[in-house]
Amino acid sequence: ITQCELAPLGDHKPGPGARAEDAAEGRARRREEGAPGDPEAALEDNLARIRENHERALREAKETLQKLPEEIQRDILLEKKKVAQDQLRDKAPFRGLPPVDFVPPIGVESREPADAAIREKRAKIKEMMKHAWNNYKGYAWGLNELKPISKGGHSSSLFGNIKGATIVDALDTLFIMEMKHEFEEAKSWVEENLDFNVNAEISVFEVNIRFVGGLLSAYYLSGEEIFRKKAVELGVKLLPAFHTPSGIPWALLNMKSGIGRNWPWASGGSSILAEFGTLHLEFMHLSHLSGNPIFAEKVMNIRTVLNKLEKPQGLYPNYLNPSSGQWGQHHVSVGGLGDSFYEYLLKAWLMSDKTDLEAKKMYFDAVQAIETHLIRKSSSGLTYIAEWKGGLLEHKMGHLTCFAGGMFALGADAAPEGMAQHYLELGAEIARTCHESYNRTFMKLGPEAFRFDGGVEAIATRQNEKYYILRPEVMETYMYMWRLTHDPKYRKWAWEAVEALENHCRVNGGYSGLRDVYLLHESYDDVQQSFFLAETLKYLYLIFSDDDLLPLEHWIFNSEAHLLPILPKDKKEVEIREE
Ligand code: DMJ
Repeated sequence: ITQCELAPLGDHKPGPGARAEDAAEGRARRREEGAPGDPEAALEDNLARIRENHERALREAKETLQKLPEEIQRDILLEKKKVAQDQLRDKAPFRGLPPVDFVPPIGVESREPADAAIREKRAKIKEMMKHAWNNYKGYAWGLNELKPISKGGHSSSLFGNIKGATIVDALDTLFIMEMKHEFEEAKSWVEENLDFNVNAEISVFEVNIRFVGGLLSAYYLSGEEIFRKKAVELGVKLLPAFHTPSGIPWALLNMKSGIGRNWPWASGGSSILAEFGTLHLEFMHLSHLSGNPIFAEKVMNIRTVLNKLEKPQGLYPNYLNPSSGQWGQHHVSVGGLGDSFYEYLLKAWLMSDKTDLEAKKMYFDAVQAIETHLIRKSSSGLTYIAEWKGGLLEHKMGHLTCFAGGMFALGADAAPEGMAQHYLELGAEIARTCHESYNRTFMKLGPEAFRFDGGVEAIATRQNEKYYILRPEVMETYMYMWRLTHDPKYRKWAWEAVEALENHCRVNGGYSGLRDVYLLHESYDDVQQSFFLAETLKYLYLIFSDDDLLPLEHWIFNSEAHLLPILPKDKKEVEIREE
């Protein structure tokens, strides 16, 4: 680490274990997402887990030994009683859903593009969706995801034993692509099979963005009551995650017992900024559609906690301890662990019909600090967003971080006086850098992370960062840049990605992620991620559609590209019909 990599420091130097911990957290997240990992790292990871579990068991045993049997019994009873009381309190206000008047959605009827070449491209993307969907239906129907090579179901621990992630994630894409028959099939499956009464631990964040978001979006597009009912039912099930001393939710929740905990790799038992910071949009809509303020109260409390805390250099660390309500390790990222927190600040303001001024201020303050401390230019002039480790910069940008180009551009209009053009250009620069990260590979698809050090620019140098798991973030940024500038290069770049997906990820049994985008031959990871249908294909389809399909003035995309309408300021509450 050189002197110039030292950003203005507080006292926050990374602890001695910082690098190992980063590696562990990275591995854990990749494993959760089903990405390929190297066996050595997995072994090391396993050993670390065993050691950690062992130490925890010893600690707990020691504490228990110091207690009398009746004290232990009392503790267990108290804990059980508390969870039961909290659950009762959260469920109490739900005596069935009030009837509501469905507001017909704006901009969902799509016209065929006038230009024949664009029409053809759009039709091709719809064909890709059909290929992904039909194979999922044929080989993995009702399971979470498809294994396109081995032609079976893939299950990720992120959803516990909730089933049908691909079905719920794909609903709105099927709707906007006018795949009516498939949408009806998916709806029937939801009606008959989608079940949240499962005794398993789920990721609150993932279940929220994919399932709650997918169901809300399907409701707002189609008006089918079943989706509203299921979304609210699931929302209620997630409420016990907020039963922590600070109200900052746990990352993991057992849906049956209502007991939560955090990822074992997260700094000192912390919750993760990108996880608890990515509930706001869906929870505001849950309150709107149920007529019950409890969901909104939970997420507004997160904001209250955040606003009371001192921010190192104005930045938001990725870790926050839900018991103490204090920051954990001072690591900051606009990629994994931080990303969608910033996205949801901007979108909370937009979704409130620009009335949530607190969210707007938090967004622009955060972006300003990010620009000062994290955004850098490479020697050949590529703008990138580095990671901040307690004041030290790691000159690495994740594929996940590429969403930020679209975010900067989307927020540009509202920027402080004289800054609108600057943020639009910043969005364009990030789009260019991410395009370079695709263009510098053999497969023309971007790696999981790319670096700007050791003489390289926008290239992955570590083996475990060379994979591509059908992620959407670069297409997301192209979509916003296209809508906001109409510069034809974004359609050109999007089409390059379509060709690359067809050449390298398409297989007989669907679409697969790749283990190494620099290799001359495909090495498949054998997973068709549900976000490929929810996001990647949806953003591509929109790039080749006219702007009046899902106009940005009326719709907000959640972090999984699910659609939430802007809540008009003159009508804050849901229209509840008198029975
Ligand atoms: C998606 O589930 C969401 O976009 C999330 O916010 C980040 N990771 C994946 C896609 O890469």
